[in-house]
Amino acid sequence: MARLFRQNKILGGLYSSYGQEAISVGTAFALGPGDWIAPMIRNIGALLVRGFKPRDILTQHMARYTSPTKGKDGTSHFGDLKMRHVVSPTSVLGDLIPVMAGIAMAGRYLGQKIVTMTWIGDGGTSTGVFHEGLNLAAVQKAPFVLVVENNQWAYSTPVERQTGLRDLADRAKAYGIKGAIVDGNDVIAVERTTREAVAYARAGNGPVLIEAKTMRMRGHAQHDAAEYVPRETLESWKRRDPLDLYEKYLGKHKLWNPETKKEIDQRIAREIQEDVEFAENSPFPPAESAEQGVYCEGCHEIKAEWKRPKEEVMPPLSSVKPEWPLHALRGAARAKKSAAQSKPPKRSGR
Ligand SMILES: Cc1ncc(C[n+]2csc(CCOP(=O)(O)OP(=O)(O)O)c2C)c(N)n1
Ligand SMILES: [Mg+2]
Repeated sequence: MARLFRQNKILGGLYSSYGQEAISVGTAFALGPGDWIAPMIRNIGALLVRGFKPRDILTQHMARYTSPTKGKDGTSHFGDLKMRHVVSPTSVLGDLIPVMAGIAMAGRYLGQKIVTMTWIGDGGTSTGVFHEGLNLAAVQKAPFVLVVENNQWAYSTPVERQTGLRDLADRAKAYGIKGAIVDGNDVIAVERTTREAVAYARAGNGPVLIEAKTMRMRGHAQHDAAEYVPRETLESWKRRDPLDLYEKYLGKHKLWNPETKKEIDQRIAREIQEDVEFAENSPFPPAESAEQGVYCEGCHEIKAEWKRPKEEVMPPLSSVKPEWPLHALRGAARAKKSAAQSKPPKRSGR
């Protein structure tokens, strides 16, 4: 894709997930088919796990009429609400957090037993909506998993200029939710940690924040040479490349041999070559399509998928007690009693 970008065949930005592949793939693998994801720009791996093909990603980046958005949008700004349960990303960092918390709450309301997931960068954890969204998810005990990809950089800002925290997983403590730290370059560890988090969230214990520690191995996007990143740092992380680590793991556990590796590499190269050709030979959208699909005129139906009797969420079954005692607050009952007895405060005369 970098080569296609240099050939001016990719429209808009190109954001590399090089060095972060284990996070997208490991986390997405831990979900069930009914679960929901909202990938960000560096989560192409999650799209592939969810069943999108390289041709979807290529045609989309090349704005061709055959792309999931029919050439109307670029990068990974596409989704599939019906089959794959993939919410299209927006560029606004953090905004997918309340959206996914909301989908988790809606799924629980409808009795679907789903878990939702989205990803955010180290920089994105400093947005207001990150905190608002996570607090909402926490207090509602939403079955939601948030993956923080700490790749140490937000554009040219290093993480220590972004926050006073050493571990971004500590952001979870502020909301009383579970936090976990994982080596983001170890796909097996990422998958295992996420599987535990997903089970915990699905069981009704509330959201989990997973911090995956990694390194952004390229610039922010193709235009950025990232000269502000020390070369030695990149070299030391290169020795922990997630694909190399996984290949070593497969070899060590005799899960493949050089022959299987060769077959897999050749199949991938062939599939990608075919899809690049497909994308390059696809037309751009016709001009008149610009005015189509701008407004929904009955093009799709939004319908709730109930998985439990509606009566369960209606009175009298749904009724809520009019009084909520504060169990967690020591002496709350005593305080309440004395408050009831105390006289109203004196008006301060001016
Ligand atoms: C709310 C908001 N502020 C700023 C931007 C511009 N912007 C896009 S990506 C980015 C850096 C993000 O860094 P990080 O969250 O660490 O993710 P990374 O690029 O490292 O994956 C910025 C500032 C934006 N898209 N949204
Ligand atoms: Mg970052």
